[in-house]
Amino acid sequence: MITLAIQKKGRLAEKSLELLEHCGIRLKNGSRDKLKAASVNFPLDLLFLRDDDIPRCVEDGIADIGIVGDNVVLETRASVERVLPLGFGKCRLSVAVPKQIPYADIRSLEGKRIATSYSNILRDYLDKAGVQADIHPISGSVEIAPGINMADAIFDIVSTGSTLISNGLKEVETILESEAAIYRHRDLSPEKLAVMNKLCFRIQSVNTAKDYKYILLNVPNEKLDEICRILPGMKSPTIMPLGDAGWSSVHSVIKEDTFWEIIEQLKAAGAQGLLVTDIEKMIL
Ligand code: PRT
Ligand code: ZN
Repeated sequence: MITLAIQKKGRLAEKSLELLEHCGIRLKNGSRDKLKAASVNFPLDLLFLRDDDIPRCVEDGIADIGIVGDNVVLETRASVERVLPLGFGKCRLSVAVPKQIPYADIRSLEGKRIATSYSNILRDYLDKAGVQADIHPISGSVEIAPGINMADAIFDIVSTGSTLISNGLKEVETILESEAAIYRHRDLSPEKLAVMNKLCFRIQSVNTAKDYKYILLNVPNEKLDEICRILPGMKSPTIMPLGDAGWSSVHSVIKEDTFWEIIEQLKAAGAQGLLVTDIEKMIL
């Protein structure tokens, strides 16, 4: 049995629960309002916490593993081990300054006041760069600090960048790329490690499947060789005869990022009736 800490409310909360659901893990009926929930079909207990508390809980062993952003783990300086990046909650931690202020490089921050909720990460970075600045820790609405003359610059989470733009700021320095990941307690028993690995195997199957599409197409037999050369499937494609003499049905798996390019080539080579579907799980 292992205990997994996830965010109770916020940007990572729904995605974390959704991921568990896709891994086939069912929870005892809707116990979201409480602090804890148990699974009915997997040796897992869930703890719902504020994300800032997750790294420390995992470090102390109150939870065995946790789903939390890299940014929060680094800021809390908890001694935990990163096990598996999850591909959601992606963002970066950047320095931004008012857009009319000239900025050359990190030394432009010398002697400046920088507002942030990530003082530790910023201090480590500035120390390494040999830059002395005045860090103002604030817990929220960091982006308004330059506008009210509380700071000359900010250091904050950026995702699309629209919050910066609407506050008249420009992003000048990216210090950290972050995403949600599974972190674990440093000293887990072999039994707990086995359960964690089982969970990570399921997560990887779900996440790998998201990168691929399953594709079916009808191909005149004389074009089969050409079509099979275009398809970069995991193995060679499955080919089955159609009721119509002279035609075959071809099944394959293609990567999402090359998808449109390949579809165009297949059409040009004479494929017809293309069907594309999502893949739910994929084990490589
Ligand atoms: O209550 P609790 O403490 O648990 O939650 P929280 O309010 O501290 O965190 P929450 O739910 O806002 O974010 C949780 C985690 O999501 C963060 O620690 C990051 O790892 C990750 N994440 C991903 C983000 C964003 N994207 C993001 N865009 N966290 C915050 N933001 C903020 C950002 O600060 C900015 O002000 O969203 C705003 C909009 O960003 P733009 O650039 O898209 O405009
Ligand atoms: Zn938080």
